[in-house]
Amino acid sequence: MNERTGRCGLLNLQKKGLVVVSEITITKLKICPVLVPLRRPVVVMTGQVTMAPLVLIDLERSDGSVGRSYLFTYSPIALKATAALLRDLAPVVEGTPAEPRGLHTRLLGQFKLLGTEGVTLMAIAGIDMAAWDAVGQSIGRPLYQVLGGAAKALSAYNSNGMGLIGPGRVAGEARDLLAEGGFSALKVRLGYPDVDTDLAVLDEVRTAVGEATTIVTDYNQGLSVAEAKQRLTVLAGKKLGWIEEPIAFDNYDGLAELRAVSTIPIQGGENHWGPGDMARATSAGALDLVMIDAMKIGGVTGWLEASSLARAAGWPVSSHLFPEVSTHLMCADPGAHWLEWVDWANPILKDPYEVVNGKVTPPDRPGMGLEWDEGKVAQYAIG
Ligand code: SMN
Ligand code: MG
Repeated sequence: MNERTGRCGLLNLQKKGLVVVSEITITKLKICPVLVPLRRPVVVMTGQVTMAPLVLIDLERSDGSVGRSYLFTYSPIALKATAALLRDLAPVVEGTPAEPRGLHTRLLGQFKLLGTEGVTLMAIAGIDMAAWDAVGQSIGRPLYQVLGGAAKALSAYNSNGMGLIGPGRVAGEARDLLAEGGFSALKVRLGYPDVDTDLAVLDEVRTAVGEATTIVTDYNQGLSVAEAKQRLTVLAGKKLGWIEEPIAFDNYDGLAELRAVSTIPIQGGENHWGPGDMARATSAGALDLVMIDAMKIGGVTGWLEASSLARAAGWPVSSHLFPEVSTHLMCADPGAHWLEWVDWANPILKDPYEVVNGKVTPPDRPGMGLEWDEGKVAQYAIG
């Protein structure tokens, strides 16, 4: 502590009142869009993912630390626009305090008139995640510790495939998916033209993987309430971990209606844009289980706010995509349920996260420990 200035480490605790002034600022925001090939393209009821369009973010701070994160834009069509928005945001955040909570609030304020759903919230989330990562980098601690959590081996299911590839092909892929990382759980996308094909696919997968494997299913918002009621009734005997997004994610009353008649837990949440959508879902009693998408919810800050609401509703919290940041968040989440495992960013990471016996443990590295494989980034960069 400096007697004259009253400064203590990185903070200036001002004598009058409880004002804490952060001295660390963002010095540079670097943005790099890449289009990464996928080992197994995923076709679902309402769309498809054939490549991984990622926006890589480096947030440099005045203390020399660099926070990193990435966004996933689903379609290459949205890749350049997301990167352009972030590049235009760079001069807005450069020179401003780097502390994540305040930064998040200021960024939400920046888009008050335009709105904070879609690409604007994705951009905020990317900066937010990088800002939290930088805190871990600067103090040399993993992100889960920054968040008050402890390292855990999280149960994961393999989501690297099992799109709508059809009967006759699902058995082989299901076995491959389990073998890849010693998994005991996998996701089967449903929504074939008729419910009999849904059933045939599930029976084929069950025969291939055995009774002990957890099978979760996903309709990707493709059914009407009436169709969903019909299919859920037919699937009732099928020992499923959950049925995800049977109908539009924001038809909260419709979901509550389905939940009332379904014996299989209703899962959803990957399309919640910010904690407000989580609040609407919990008020309607729309779900049994919730899965949070670290990007669409608004980054680490958005997750923390949303997961508190889920906890109050008694909903176990799983993750959606973004396994790296989600691993840390789940290690700090008292309601942590299943981690969704996808390896889509692995080709551009120097040290990808690993799955051991179907479980993911956060690496003992500062922040999220993300470093780009610069050679691969150059190879897949799209401008
Ligand atoms: C999903 C995610 C990303 C692309 C296609 C499908 C799916 C899931 O909703 O939950 O994994
Ligand atoms: Mg889903």
